[in-house]
Amino acid sequence: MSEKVKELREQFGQKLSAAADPQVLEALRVEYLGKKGSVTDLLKSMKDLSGEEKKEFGQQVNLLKNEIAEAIAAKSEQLRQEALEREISLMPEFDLSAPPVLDRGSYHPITLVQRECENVFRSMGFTVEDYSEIVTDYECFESLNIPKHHPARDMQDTYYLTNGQLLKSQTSAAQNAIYKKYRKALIEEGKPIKAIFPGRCFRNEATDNCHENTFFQMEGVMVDKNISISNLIFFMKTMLSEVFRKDIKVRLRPGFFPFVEPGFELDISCLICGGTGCPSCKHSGWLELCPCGMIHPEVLKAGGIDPEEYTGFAFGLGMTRLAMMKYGIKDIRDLNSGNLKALSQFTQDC
Ligand code: FA5
Repeated sequence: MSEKVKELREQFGQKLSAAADPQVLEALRVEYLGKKGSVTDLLKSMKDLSGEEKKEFGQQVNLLKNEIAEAIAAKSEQLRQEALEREISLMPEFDLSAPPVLDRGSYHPITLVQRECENVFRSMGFTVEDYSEIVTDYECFESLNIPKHHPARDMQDTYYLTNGQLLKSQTSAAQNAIYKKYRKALIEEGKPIKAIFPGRCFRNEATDNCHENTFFQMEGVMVDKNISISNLIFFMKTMLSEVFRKDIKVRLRPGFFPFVEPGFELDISCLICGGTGCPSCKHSGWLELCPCGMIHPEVLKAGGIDPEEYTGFAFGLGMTRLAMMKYGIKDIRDLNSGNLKALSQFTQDC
């Protein structure tokens, strides 16, 4: 019997060395460890052995089973690393001082980052929503637990139209509509609300290296039964590691937003200066990137969702700042400048 184990081990070793992609590896796992796999067959064949033989043979087969499972896991990680390295080696290096490539159109760096974020969240089951740039006071503030004359409004002065509507100062302005759109499916069919909504925001503020009066955010919400801060942290970490494809130093600190409780500020270590301090991070070494928190019960109520039964998290990713960090752009104002010399460095075929 032990001959069979030996034979199988050798045969598996040869096939494993030849496996060059995850699909082949998965097929190999099923072939050996699946319900009808060779190792499982060996275990089944033990029933015909005597007590002592059974014990010895069982140990050998279990050892083989563990070896195969470990070898497949290690090979899977190796293939993942190799694929990542291949992808990184194909990424273009950006040099802002290089001559412009003006003979063909290019995607704006924010479009590139936005698409990347959308793909990451789509792969985790989020829908991507669009929302208007002109919103009502109710959408932008009141439905978010920010009544008239609340001091939190001072942080987000924006541009008002003569009819009382305004240019949205935050993508959170779409939250109420999203809850109302999906509440029925949540309540009647038990489908969690998982949505992201990227969009342009406007604020009447003085500009500097990391502040613009027109910039992009990407809001995300998830609502279901038993959603907790751990879910929030998981999604934030996944998004950052997928977008940057390297370890990023992150810090989470308490932050106040009337529409979340508790609320956090998620900062990343400035990638322009490596955290030592520069004008891009206002010399702090950290950049505020993605405030987030657990959705306030009043906000869920305004969206027609019972906060006694459902909880959720929300985040507001600063996409323009993310593009700065990802592409090493020192001054946020370059992004809206229309300066083709700078922007065409990010050229990708349209
Ligand atoms: C908000 O706008 C909240 N709506 C975010 C939020 C959503 C909190 C959901 C909790 C739950 P804040 O004003 O901090 O928060 O802006 C969010 C991010 O947008 C900032 O961290 C920053 O990355 C970016 N941002 C804000 N103002 C500017 C600006 N003037 N220029 C460029 N980016 C900005």
